[in-house]
Order: sequence, then structure tokens, then C-alpha cells
Amino acid sequence: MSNTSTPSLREQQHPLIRQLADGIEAVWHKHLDLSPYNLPTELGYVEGRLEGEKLIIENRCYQTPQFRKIHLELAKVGNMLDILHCVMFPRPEYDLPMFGCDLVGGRGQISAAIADLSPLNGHNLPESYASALSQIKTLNFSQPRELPEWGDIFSEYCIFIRPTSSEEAMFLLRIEEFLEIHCTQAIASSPVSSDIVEQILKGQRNYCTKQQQNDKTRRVLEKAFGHDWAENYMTTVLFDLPS
Ligand code: BLA
Repeated sequence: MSNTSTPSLREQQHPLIRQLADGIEAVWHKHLDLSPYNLPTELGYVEGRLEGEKLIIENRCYQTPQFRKIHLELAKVGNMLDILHCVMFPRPEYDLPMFGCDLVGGRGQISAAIADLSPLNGHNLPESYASALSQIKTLNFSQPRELPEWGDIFSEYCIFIRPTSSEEAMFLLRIEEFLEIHCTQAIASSPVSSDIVEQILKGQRNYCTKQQQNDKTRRVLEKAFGHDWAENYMTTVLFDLPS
């Protein structure tokens, strides 16, 4: 496992990030048959400097029979910025959506909380997902945020908000619901035929290419580690394309 040491960073992070990290891992361990996924060793735990503050990145990565890579990343910039990033990349032999989640906060407030199960074939989730998702309660958050231009990859179930402290628990529960649905659907799914694998790969490449256009993520990484490192990290660790 890329990191089996005590979860040191999460104890220093915003409570919602800590709870979400614990919650995500609990659902994974409950449903999935996890094995280690080795990131390049020099990228499992990284330290840099951003505007005089220390930037620490801690990665955990697994694979399962249905998922090529499931990645949970925690990052912290001094006392300014706390980040949780999570993506589950299905193996292209399985017709499954991409689960993605990003939380960004600083000074006690989460400014961006986003989570989605994103379809890979344009705009339709697999039937079984659409059916399961249509049965969970519609939630209303007081401060929805507008998706950037590259955000056309997300589904109608995408949540992108600035949560008030009283909405944090609701966000946490919704992510756990997404993950319960995703993990139970995934382990019940069967591999598809090879012509469909090509379409799925195309969808995954589109998802990753769009996510790589997130200038806000890129800027944080560039400022701390430089242009080339940021480019390499975004394309090989955060959103690598399946070979
Ligand atoms: C936004 N991501 C952000 C922001 C920062 C980061 C600083 C701006 C916060 C704000 O506007 O309040 C930074 N995110 C990071 C960094 C990492 C990270 C440095 O993950 C990793 C080291 N991003 C994802 C995933 C999704 C995602 C998986 O990594 C969605 C599933 C979305 N992040 C996302 C979106 C925004 C964002 C949509 C808003 C972008 C915008 O408004 O332009």
C-alpha cells in the first residue's frame, strides 16, 4: 500500500475533510476487495513550499477487480488551504461512471465542495445508477456554485456548493450515499465486450482531459512545485489516462 502509516495529515485538517476521508475509506473497506496500487514512490508523500507556507500532499491508492485505481489525496498548505481529492477510475472493461470528489477549504471554512458520479458516454448514467440515484432525496444547499466551462463532464446529480457549517453533515451523508450506490453497483457489474471497451476508454480520456483543465488546481501545484512538476502530477497522478 502506498501509505499504511498513521493518518497524520487528516488529523490536522478541517473536520469535514477528516470525516469525509474516514467515511470514504470506510465505504471502500466495507464493499471492495482492495489491493495496493503503487504510485511512483516519490509521489506518495510530497512536500513543497507555497508563498512561504509548507505544502504537504499525502496519497492513498488502491485497486480492486472493478477499479483500475482508487485514489484519495489529502493536501495542506500551511494554515491557508486544506484539500481532499478523490477519484475512482473504473477498469475500462466495466461500464461504470467516474466517482470524483474535491473539497477545498481554508481558515475554518470550506469554499468548494464537489462530488459526482459522472457518466462516460456523453450524458447518460447506466440505467441501474440512474434508477438508484433517482430514489435518493433531492437536497437543497443554500450556496450552489457555478461549474467552470470544462465542467460539462458532470451529471445532473453533481453537487457543487459552498457548504455552510450546518450543511456539512448533509454533504457528508450524500457522498456516502453516492459511494454506497457506486460500490454496490460496481461489484455487481459484469465486463463488457471489447468494442464497448473502446468507447469507455474514450469517455475516460475525455473526463481526464477536462479535469486537467482545472486552472485552480494547476495554479496551486505550479506555485509550489513549478510548471513541469505540476503538469506531470496532474497527468500521471491526479488524472492519468488509462494506457
Ligand atoms: C476548485 N480546486 C479548486 C480550487 C482549488 C483547487 C484551490 C478553488 C477553490 C474555490 O474556488 O473555492 C485545488 N484541488 C486543488 C488541488 C488539488 C485538488 C491543489 O484536488 C490536488 C492536489 N477537482 C478534482 C475532482 C473534481 C474537481 C476530482 O480534483 C470533481 C470531481 C473539481 N475543483 C473542482 C471544481 C472546482 C475546483 C469544479 C471549481 C473550479 C472553478 O471554479 O473554476
